[in-house]
Amino acid sequence: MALLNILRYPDPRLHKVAKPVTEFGARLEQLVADMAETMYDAPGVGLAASQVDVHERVVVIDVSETHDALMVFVNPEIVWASEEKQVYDEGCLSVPGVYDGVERPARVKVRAVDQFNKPFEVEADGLLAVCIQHEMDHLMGKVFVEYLSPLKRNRIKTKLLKEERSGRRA
Ligand code: K1U
Ligand code: ZN
Repeated sequence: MALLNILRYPDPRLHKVAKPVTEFGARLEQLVADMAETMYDAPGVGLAASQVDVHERVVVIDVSETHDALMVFVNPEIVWASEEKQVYDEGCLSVPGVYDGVERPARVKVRAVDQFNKPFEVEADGLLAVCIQHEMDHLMGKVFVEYLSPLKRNRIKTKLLKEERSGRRA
């Protein structure tokens, strides 16, 4: 297994749209294993392949406190979202040190396959619902700061570019 490099905002590669996975096998299984290791090491509760510069529809999530409930979503689709919304203070491994409120549907139903091409559906609420939507945005090339005001977004961009230039990491 290997730790992968996580792209940092405002890296333009974070805005690429991921393509559906069409080939299942050892390469995909290795990518999923490496993404899981990278997410646990960060530490985080989710990671999209776009964040490690692989532009394919693959997401790993583990919102358990015990880090033993890995969920793998390949080619995920949201098939239902509740009218009810919730605001959650989101973070992102590609935007270190920044947390801010984002409003999203409170519950979603997702259809996906796992890394072995086995189909499943999950209905999610709470942090899992937030995390699924946040990671699926990454696959569409969208970073959560794009929900914030232009003023906040520019401040975040300036701060992270400054840190990058000085070699500092949050
Ligand atoms: O997409 C990512 O960068 C992962 C992100 C997922 C996420 C968390 C919270 C709300 C929305 C999306 C993170 O994991 S940020 C780090 C984090 O939340 C965390 C870190 C350590 C322990 C628990 C949570
Ligand atoms: Zn993120």
